[in-house]
Amino acid sequence: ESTTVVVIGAGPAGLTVANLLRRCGVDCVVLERGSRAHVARRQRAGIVETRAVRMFESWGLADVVRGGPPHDGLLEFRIDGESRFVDDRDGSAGSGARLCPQQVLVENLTAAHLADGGDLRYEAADVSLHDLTGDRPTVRYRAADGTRHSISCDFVAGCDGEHGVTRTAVPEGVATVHTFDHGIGWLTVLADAPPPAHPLLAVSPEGFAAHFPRGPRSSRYYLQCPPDDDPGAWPDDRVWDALRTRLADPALVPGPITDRETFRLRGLVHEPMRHGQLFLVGDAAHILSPMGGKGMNLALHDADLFVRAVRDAVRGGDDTALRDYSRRCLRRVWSDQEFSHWLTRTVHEAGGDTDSGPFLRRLARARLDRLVTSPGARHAFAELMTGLDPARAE
Ligand code: RFL
Repeated sequence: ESTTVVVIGAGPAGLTVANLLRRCGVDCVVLERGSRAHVARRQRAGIVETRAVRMFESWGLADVVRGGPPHDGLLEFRIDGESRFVDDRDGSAGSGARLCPQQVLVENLTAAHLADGGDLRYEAADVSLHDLTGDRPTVRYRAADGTRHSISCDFVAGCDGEHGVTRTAVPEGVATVHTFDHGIGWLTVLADAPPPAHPLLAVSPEGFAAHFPRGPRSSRYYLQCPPDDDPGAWPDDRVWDALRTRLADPALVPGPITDRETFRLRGLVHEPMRHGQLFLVGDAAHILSPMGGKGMNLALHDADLFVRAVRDAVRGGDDTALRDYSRRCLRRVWSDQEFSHWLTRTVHEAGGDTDSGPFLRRLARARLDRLVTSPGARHAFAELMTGLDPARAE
Protein backbone atom coordinates (compact mmCIF):
# COMPACT_ATOMS: atom_id res chain seq x y z
CA GLU A 1 0.00 0.00 0.00
CA SER A 2 1.21 3.49 -0.71
CA THR A 3 0.15 7.11 -0.15
CA THR A 4 1.72 10.57 -0.10
CA VAL A 5 1.45 11.38 3.63
CA VAL A 6 0.87 9.08 6.60
CA VAL A 7 -0.55 11.08 9.50
CA ILE A 8 -0.06 9.50 12.95
CA GLY A 9 -2.70 10.67 15.44
CA ALA A 10 -6.23 12.04 15.02
CA GLY A 11 -6.21 14.89 17.57
CA PRO A 12 -6.46 18.56 16.56
CA ALA A 13 -3.05 18.47 14.80
CA GLY A 14 -3.57 15.25 12.80
CA LEU A 15 -7.13 16.01 11.75
CA THR A 16 -6.22 19.54 10.66
CA VAL A 17 -3.31 18.18 8.59
CA ALA A 18 -5.64 15.58 7.04
CA ASN A 19 -8.38 18.08 6.19
CA LEU A 20 -6.00 20.62 4.66
CA LEU A 21 -4.20 17.94 2.63
CA ARG A 22 -7.55 16.84 1.16
CA ARG A 23 -8.28 20.49 0.31
CA CYS A 24 -5.17 20.62 -1.86
CA GLY A 25 -5.72 17.18 -3.38
CA VAL A 26 -2.85 15.40 -1.61
CA ASP A 27 -3.52 11.77 -0.53
CA CYS A 28 -3.12 10.75 3.08
CA VAL A 29 -3.92 7.96 5.51
CA VAL A 30 -4.57 8.80 9.18
CA LEU A 31 -3.66 6.19 11.82
CA GLU A 32 -5.13 6.70 15.31
CA ARG A 33 -4.40 4.46 18.29
CA GLY A 34 -7.68 5.12 20.10
CA SER A 35 -11.27 4.50 19.06
CA ARG A 36 -13.40 7.32 17.65
CA ALA A 37 -15.30 7.44 20.97
CA HIS A 38 -12.04 7.72 22.93
CA VAL A 39 -10.80 10.62 20.79
CA ALA A 40 -14.17 12.38 21.03
CA ARG A 41 -14.04 12.26 24.85
CA ARG A 42 -10.76 14.15 25.29
CA GLN A 43 -11.79 17.57 26.58
CA ARG A 44 -9.05 20.14 26.98
CA ALA A 45 -8.73 23.45 25.17
CA GLY A 46 -11.69 25.81 24.85
CA ILE A 47 -10.77 28.79 22.67
CA VAL A 48 -9.63 28.78 19.04
CA GLU A 49 -7.57 31.97 18.71
CA THR A 50 -8.30 34.63 16.07
CA ARG A 51 -5.37 33.63 13.85
CA ALA A 52 -6.50 30.00 13.77
CA VAL A 53 -10.15 30.91 13.05
CA ARG A 54 -8.97 32.93 10.04
CA MET A 55 -6.63 30.12 8.99
CA PHE A 56 -9.58 27.69 8.78
CA GLU A 57 -11.59 30.31 6.86
CA SER A 58 -8.76 30.70 4.34
CA TRP A 59 -9.02 26.95 3.62
CA GLY A 60 -12.82 27.05 3.22
CA LEU A 61 -13.29 25.29 6.56
CA ALA A 62 -14.94 28.08 8.57
CA ASP A 63 -17.58 25.64 9.82
CA VAL A 64 -15.21 23.48 11.86
CA VAL A 65 -14.98 26.08 14.63
CA ARG A 66 -18.74 26.53 14.85
CA GLY A 67 -19.93 25.04 18.08
CA GLY A 68 -19.83 27.90 20.47
CA PRO A 69 -20.44 31.64 20.46
CA PRO A 70 -17.68 34.05 19.38
CA HIS A 71 -15.41 34.98 22.28
CA ASP A 72 -16.38 38.61 23.03
CA GLY A 73 -12.78 39.57 23.77
CA LEU A 74 -13.05 40.39 27.44
CA LEU A 75 -10.94 38.61 30.02
CA GLU A 76 -11.38 39.19 33.73
CA PHE A 77 -8.49 39.39 36.18
CA ARG A 78 -9.83 39.21 39.75
CA ILE A 79 -7.05 40.35 42.04
CA ASP A 80 -7.80 39.87 45.75
CA GLY A 81 -11.47 40.04 44.86
CA GLU A 82 -11.24 43.18 42.75
CA SER A 83 -12.29 42.80 39.08
CA ARG A 84 -10.23 44.29 36.26
CA PHE A 85 -11.09 43.64 32.62
CA VAL A 86 -8.68 43.34 29.71
CA ASP A 87 -9.85 43.35 26.09
CA ASP A 88 -7.82 40.74 24.25
CA ARG A 89 -8.87 41.71 20.71
CA ASP A 90 -6.40 43.59 18.54
CA GLY A 91 -8.96 45.70 16.65
CA SER A 92 -8.23 44.18 13.23
CA ALA A 93 -11.05 43.53 10.76
CA GLY A 94 -12.26 39.95 10.28
CA SER A 95 -13.44 37.09 12.44
CA GLY A 96 -12.31 36.90 16.05
CA ALA A 97 -11.55 34.03 18.42
CA ARG A 98 -14.27 31.43 18.99
CA LEU A 99 -15.28 29.45 21.98
CA CYS A 100 -15.02 25.94 20.58
CA PRO A 101 -14.14 23.15 23.01
CA GLN A 102 -11.37 20.88 21.73
CA GLN A 103 -13.61 17.82 21.49
CA VAL A 104 -16.12 19.80 19.38
CA LEU A 105 -13.35 20.93 17.02
CA VAL A 106 -12.09 17.33 16.80
CA GLU A 107 -15.57 16.00 16.07
CA ASN A 108 -16.19 18.69 13.42
CA LEU A 109 -12.83 17.97 11.75
CA THR A 110 -13.50 14.22 11.85
CA ALA A 111 -16.94 14.62 10.26
CA ALA A 112 -15.56 17.01 7.58
CA HIS A 113 -12.73 14.62 6.73
CA LEU A 114 -14.97 11.55 6.49
CA ALA A 115 -17.56 13.48 4.44
CA ASP A 116 -14.71 14.38 2.07
CA GLY A 117 -13.90 10.68 1.58
CA GLY A 118 -10.88 10.76 3.92
CA ASP A 119 -9.10 7.56 5.02
CA LEU A 120 -9.16 7.53 8.84
CA ARG A 121 -8.21 4.28 10.62
CA TYR A 122 -8.93 3.96 14.34
CA GLU A 123 -7.46 1.43 16.79
CA ALA A 124 -4.18 1.20 14.86
CA ALA A 125 -1.76 -0.51 17.27
CA ASP A 126 2.04 -0.85 17.31
CA VAL A 127 2.70 1.96 14.84
CA SER A 128 6.38 1.95 13.83
CA LEU A 129 8.35 4.15 11.43
CA HIS A 130 11.08 2.92 9.06
CA ASP A 131 13.56 4.46 6.57
CA LEU A 132 12.75 8.01 7.65
CA THR A 133 15.92 9.39 6.11
CA GLY A 134 15.32 7.72 2.72
CA ASP A 135 13.00 8.94 -0.05
CA ARG A 136 10.21 6.46 0.74
CA PRO A 137 9.64 5.89 4.46
CA THR A 138 7.40 3.05 5.58
CA VAL A 139 4.86 3.02 8.40
CA ARG A 140 3.78 -0.33 9.86
CA TYR A 141 0.86 -1.01 12.20
CA ARG A 142 -1.57 -3.66 13.38
CA ALA A 143 -5.26 -3.08 12.60
CA ALA A 144 -8.14 -3.70 15.02
CA ASP A 145 -8.77 -7.13 13.40
CA GLY A 146 -5.18 -8.18 14.11
CA THR A 147 -3.91 -7.92 10.51
CA ARG A 148 -0.54 -6.27 9.92
CA HIS A 149 -0.13 -3.47 7.41
CA SER A 150 2.69 -1.56 5.82
CA ILE A 151 2.26 1.77 4.03
CA SER A 152 5.01 3.44 2.04
CA CYS A 153 4.84 7.20 1.67
CA ASP A 154 6.72 10.42 0.89
CA PHE A 155 6.16 12.11 4.26
CA VAL A 156 5.16 11.16 7.80
CA ALA A 157 3.30 13.72 9.94
CA GLY A 158 3.96 12.99 13.63
CA CYS A 159 0.73 14.27 15.23
CA ASP A 160 0.57 11.74 18.08
CA GLY A 161 0.87 14.13 21.01
CA GLU A 162 3.01 14.14 24.09
CA HIS A 163 3.16 10.36 24.61
CA GLY A 164 3.28 9.28 20.98
CA VAL A 165 5.85 7.18 19.14
CA THR A 166 6.98 9.56 16.41
CA ARG A 167 9.06 11.76 18.69
CA THR A 168 10.92 8.68 19.92
CA ALA A 169 11.72 7.70 16.31
CA VAL A 170 14.23 10.56 16.18
CA PRO A 171 17.60 9.03 17.15
CA GLU A 172 19.39 10.35 20.17
CA GLY A 173 21.90 13.04 19.31
CA VAL A 174 19.85 14.30 16.36
CA ALA A 175 17.39 16.37 18.39
CA THR A 176 17.56 18.42 21.57
CA VAL A 177 14.67 18.49 24.01
CA HIS A 178 14.47 21.73 26.00
CA THR A 179 12.36 21.53 29.16
CA PHE A 180 11.23 23.79 31.99
CA ASP A 181 9.26 22.80 35.08
CA HIS A 182 7.49 25.60 36.97
CA GLY A 183 7.32 23.51 40.15
CA ILE A 184 3.60 24.34 40.24
CA GLY A 185 0.69 21.90 40.12
CA TRP A 186 -2.88 22.48 38.97
CA LEU A 187 -6.01 20.61 39.76
CA THR A 188 -8.43 20.91 36.86
CA VAL A 189 -12.09 20.12 37.13
CA LEU A 190 -14.80 19.97 34.47
CA ALA A 191 -18.32 20.46 35.75
CA ASP A 192 -21.87 20.88 34.48
CA ALA A 193 -22.06 24.28 36.09
CA PRO A 194 -22.87 27.77 34.72
CA PRO A 195 -19.97 29.32 32.77
CA PRO A 196 -18.62 32.74 33.77
CA ALA A 197 -19.58 35.77 31.68
CA HIS A 198 -15.89 36.08 30.66
CA PRO A 199 -12.85 33.84 31.12
CA LEU A 200 -11.76 34.57 34.69
CA LEU A 201 -8.26 34.44 36.22
CA ALA A 202 -8.09 35.00 39.99
CA VAL A 203 -5.05 35.98 42.03
CA SER A 204 -5.45 35.45 45.76
CA PRO A 205 -3.40 34.85 48.92
CA GLU A 206 -4.59 31.19 48.88
CA GLY A 207 -3.21 30.64 45.38
CA PHE A 208 -4.30 30.93 41.78
CA ALA A 209 -7.72 29.86 40.46
CA ALA A 210 -9.49 30.18 37.11
CA HIS A 211 -12.96 29.65 35.69
CA PHE A 212 -13.45 29.21 31.93
CA PRO A 213 -16.57 28.67 29.85
CA ARG A 214 -16.85 25.36 27.98
CA GLY A 215 -20.47 25.44 26.85
CA PRO A 216 -23.88 26.85 27.78
CA ARG A 217 -23.94 24.76 31.00
CA SER A 218 -20.37 23.65 31.32
CA SER A 219 -17.23 25.07 32.92
CA ARG A 220 -13.57 24.25 33.39
CA TYR A 221 -11.92 25.31 36.65
CA TYR A 222 -8.28 25.40 37.66
CA LEU A 223 -6.85 25.48 41.19
CA GLN A 224 -3.16 25.84 41.98
CA CYS A 225 -2.08 22.88 44.15
CA PRO A 226 1.17 21.21 45.20
CA PRO A 227 2.92 19.58 42.21
CA ASP A 228 1.82 15.93 41.79
CA ASP A 229 -1.01 16.33 44.29
CA ASP A 230 -3.49 13.43 44.28
CA PRO A 231 -6.83 14.38 42.65
CA GLY A 232 -8.41 12.09 45.28
CA ALA A 233 -7.34 14.67 47.90
CA TRP A 234 -9.86 17.05 46.29
CA PRO A 235 -13.40 15.85 47.09
CA ASP A 236 -16.22 18.00 45.69
CA ASP A 237 -16.70 20.10 48.83
CA ARG A 238 -13.03 21.00 49.01
CA VAL A 239 -13.03 22.00 45.32
CA TRP A 240 -16.08 24.29 45.64
CA ASP A 241 -14.86 25.81 48.93
CA ALA A 242 -11.45 26.59 47.46
CA LEU A 243 -13.03 28.07 44.33
CA ARG A 244 -15.43 30.27 46.33
CA THR A 245 -12.54 31.61 48.40
CA ARG A 246 -10.03 32.15 45.64
CA LEU A 247 -12.54 33.51 43.11
CA ALA A 248 -13.92 35.70 45.92
CA ASP A 249 -17.40 34.55 44.92
CA PRO A 250 -19.41 33.14 47.85
CA ALA A 251 -22.40 32.67 45.51
CA LEU A 252 -20.54 30.50 42.97
CA VAL A 253 -23.02 27.89 41.68
CA PRO A 254 -21.59 24.35 41.82
CA GLY A 255 -22.59 21.43 39.58
CA PRO A 256 -21.78 17.77 39.02
CA ILE A 257 -18.04 17.28 38.45
CA THR A 258 -17.43 15.17 35.33
CA ASP A 259 -13.63 15.10 35.26
CA ARG A 260 -10.87 15.81 37.76
CA GLU A 261 -7.10 15.60 37.22
CA THR A 262 -3.87 17.16 38.42
CA PHE A 263 -0.81 18.00 36.35
CA ARG A 264 2.45 19.96 36.55
CA LEU A 265 2.91 23.22 34.68
CA ARG A 266 5.85 22.83 32.35
CA GLY A 267 7.25 23.63 28.95
CA LEU A 268 8.97 21.34 26.45
CA VAL A 269 10.33 21.99 22.96
CA HIS A 270 11.76 19.39 20.62
CA GLU A 271 14.34 20.91 18.27
CA PRO A 272 14.37 20.50 15.31
CA MET A 273 10.81 19.48 14.48
CA ARG A 274 11.96 17.44 11.50
CA HIS A 275 13.99 14.27 11.02
CA GLY A 276 14.38 13.12 7.41
CA GLN A 277 10.85 12.79 6.01
CA LEU A 278 9.24 12.88 9.49
CA PHE A 279 7.69 16.21 10.52
CA LEU A 280 6.52 16.68 14.12
CA VAL A 281 3.29 18.66 14.45
CA GLY A 282 1.61 19.89 17.67
CA ASP A 283 2.14 18.35 21.12
CA ALA A 284 4.50 15.75 19.62
CA ALA A 285 6.96 18.65 19.30
CA HIS A 286 6.03 21.00 22.15
CA ILE A 287 4.16 21.21 25.45
CA LEU A 288 3.14 24.49 27.10
CA SER A 289 1.72 25.52 30.42
CA PRO A 290 -2.02 25.90 29.63
CA MET A 291 -1.86 29.51 30.87
CA GLY A 292 -2.50 31.63 27.78
CA GLY A 293 -4.33 28.85 25.91
CA LYS A 294 -1.70 28.25 23.26
CA GLY A 295 -1.08 24.46 23.06
CA MET A 296 -3.85 23.54 20.65
CA ASN A 297 -3.51 26.78 18.73
CA LEU A 298 0.16 26.09 18.08
CA ALA A 299 -0.78 22.62 16.83
CA LEU A 300 -3.12 24.27 14.30
CA HIS A 301 -0.35 26.65 13.20
CA ASP A 302 2.16 23.83 12.67
CA ALA A 303 -0.46 21.89 10.68
CA ASP A 304 -1.07 24.84 8.35
CA LEU A 305 2.66 25.39 7.69
CA PHE A 306 3.27 21.67 7.14
CA VAL A 307 0.47 21.29 4.60
CA ARG A 308 1.49 24.39 2.66
CA ALA A 309 5.04 23.06 2.51
CA VAL A 310 3.88 19.61 1.31
CA ARG A 311 1.66 21.25 -1.30
CA ASP A 312 4.62 23.24 -2.69
CA ALA A 313 6.74 20.10 -2.81
CA VAL A 314 4.15 17.76 -4.32
CA ARG A 315 2.52 20.18 -6.74
CA GLY A 316 5.40 22.47 -7.66
CA GLY A 317 8.49 20.38 -6.91
CA ASP A 318 9.67 23.14 -4.57
CA ASP A 319 10.92 21.92 -1.18
CA THR A 320 12.03 25.32 0.19
CA ALA A 321 9.14 25.50 2.67
CA LEU A 322 9.73 21.93 3.84
CA ARG A 323 13.36 22.78 4.58
CA ASP A 324 12.19 25.87 6.44
CA TYR A 325 9.33 24.12 8.32
CA SER A 326 11.11 23.60 11.64
CA ARG A 327 12.64 27.08 11.80
CA ARG A 328 9.33 28.81 11.02
CA CYS A 329 7.33 26.73 13.50
CA LEU A 330 9.90 27.18 16.25
CA ARG A 331 9.79 30.95 15.92
CA ARG A 332 6.13 30.94 16.96
CA VAL A 333 6.63 28.09 19.44
CA TRP A 334 9.23 30.03 21.40
CA SER A 335 7.20 33.23 21.27
CA ASP A 336 4.14 31.41 22.65
CA GLN A 337 6.30 29.60 25.23
CA GLU A 338 7.52 33.01 26.39
CA PHE A 339 3.94 34.31 26.59
CA SER A 340 2.75 31.25 28.53
CA HIS A 341 5.76 31.45 30.83
CA TRP A 342 5.24 35.17 31.48
CA LEU A 343 1.53 34.76 32.26
CA THR A 344 2.12 31.63 34.38
CA ARG A 345 4.80 33.34 36.49
CA THR A 346 2.77 36.54 36.79
CA VAL A 347 -0.51 35.06 38.05
CA HIS A 348 1.21 32.68 40.48
CA GLU A 349 3.86 35.01 41.85
CA ALA A 350 1.29 37.77 42.35
CA GLY A 351 -0.65 35.49 44.71
CA GLY A 352 0.40 34.34 48.12
CA ASP A 353 0.92 30.64 47.71
CA THR A 354 4.37 30.51 46.07
CA ASP A 355 7.98 30.36 47.19
CA SER A 356 8.80 33.49 45.22
CA GLY A 357 8.73 35.88 48.19
CA PRO A 358 7.64 39.48 48.61
CA PHE A 359 9.99 41.06 46.07
CA LEU A 360 8.88 38.91 43.11
CA ARG A 361 5.28 39.19 44.32
CA ARG A 362 5.43 42.95 44.02
CA LEU A 363 7.03 42.72 40.58
CA ALA A 364 4.25 40.40 39.41
CA ARG A 365 1.61 42.76 40.80
CA ALA A 366 3.31 45.67 38.99
CA ARG A 367 3.05 43.68 35.73
CA LEU A 368 -0.66 43.04 36.29
CA ASP A 369 -1.19 46.70 37.15
CA ARG A 370 0.52 47.71 33.90
CA LEU A 371 -1.59 45.23 31.93
CA VAL A 372 -4.89 46.60 33.22
CA THR A 373 -3.94 50.30 32.99
CA SER A 374 -1.57 50.79 30.03
CA PRO A 375 -3.02 50.75 26.47
CA GLY A 376 0.43 49.80 25.14
CA ALA A 377 0.73 46.81 27.45
CA ARG A 378 -2.83 45.78 26.65
CA HIS A 379 -2.16 45.95 22.92
CA ALA A 380 0.95 43.77 23.21
CA PHE A 381 -1.12 41.27 25.24
CA ALA A 382 -3.90 41.31 22.61
CA GLU A 383 -1.40 40.59 19.82
CA LEU A 384 -0.25 37.50 21.65
CA MET A 385 -3.74 36.35 22.63
CA THR A 386 -5.05 36.67 19.06
CA GLY A 387 -1.92 35.08 17.58
CA LEU A 388 -1.69 38.03 15.16
CA ASP A 389 1.69 39.34 16.26
CA PRO A 390 2.80 41.13 13.05
CA ALA A 391 6.46 40.20 13.53
CA ARG A 392 5.51 36.56 13.14
CA ALA A 393 2.98 36.90 10.34
CA GLU A 394 4.63 35.12 7.40
P1 RFL B 1 -3.32 15.28 21.08
O1 RFL B 1 -4.58 16.05 21.27
O2 RFL B 1 -2.67 14.69 22.25
O3 RFL B 1 -3.65 14.14 20.00
C1 RFL B 1 -2.74 13.11 19.73
C2 RFL B 1 -3.50 11.95 19.14
O4 RFL B 1 -2.56 10.93 18.79
C3 RFL B 1 -3.02 9.66 19.25
N1 RFL B 1 -1.85 8.79 19.47
C4 RFL B 1 -1.48 7.82 18.62
N2 RFL B 1 -2.01 7.40 17.46
C5 RFL B 1 -1.38 6.37 16.83
N3 RFL B 1 -0.27 5.73 17.32
C6 RFL B 1 0.29 6.14 18.48
N4 RFL B 1 1.36 5.52 18.96
C7 RFL B 1 -0.32 7.21 19.18
N5 RFL B 1 -0.05 7.85 20.34
C8 RFL B 1 -0.97 8.80 20.50
C9 RFL B 1 -3.79 9.98 20.53
O5 RFL B 1 -4.72 8.95 20.83
C10 RFL B 1 -4.46 11.30 20.15
O6 RFL B 1 -5.72 11.10 19.53
O7 RFL B 1 -2.20 16.19 20.34
P2 RFL B 1 -2.35 17.34 19.23
O8 RFL B 1 -3.24 16.90 18.10
O9 RFL B 1 -0.98 17.81 18.95
O10 RFL B 1 -3.18 18.53 19.96
C11 RFL B 1 -2.61 19.24 21.00
C12 RFL B 1 -3.68 19.67 22.03
O11 RFL B 1 -4.43 18.53 22.42
C13 RFL B 1 -3.03 20.33 23.26
O12 RFL B 1 -2.02 21.22 22.86
C14 RFL B 1 -4.06 21.11 24.10
O13 RFL B 1 -5.02 20.23 24.67
C15 RFL B 1 -3.34 21.86 25.22
N6 RFL B 1 -4.29 22.54 26.10
C16 RFL B 1 -4.84 23.74 25.72
N7 RFL B 1 -4.50 24.30 24.52
C17 RFL B 1 -5.06 25.46 24.13
O14 RFL B 1 -4.75 25.96 23.02
N8 RFL B 1 -5.96 26.12 24.94
C18 RFL B 1 -6.36 25.61 26.14
O15 RFL B 1 -7.20 26.20 26.82
C19 RFL B 1 -5.80 24.38 26.57
N9 RFL B 1 -6.17 23.82 27.73
C20 RFL B 1 -4.66 21.96 27.35
C21 RFL B 1 -5.64 22.63 28.12
C22 RFL B 1 -4.11 20.75 27.81
C23 RFL B 1 -4.50 20.23 29.04
N10 RFL B 1 -3.87 19.05 29.53
C24 RFL B 1 -3.31 18.11 28.61
C25 RFL B 1 -3.17 19.08 30.73
C26 RFL B 1 -6.06 22.09 29.33
C27 RFL B 1 -5.50 20.88 29.81
C28 RFL B 1 -6.01 20.32 31.11
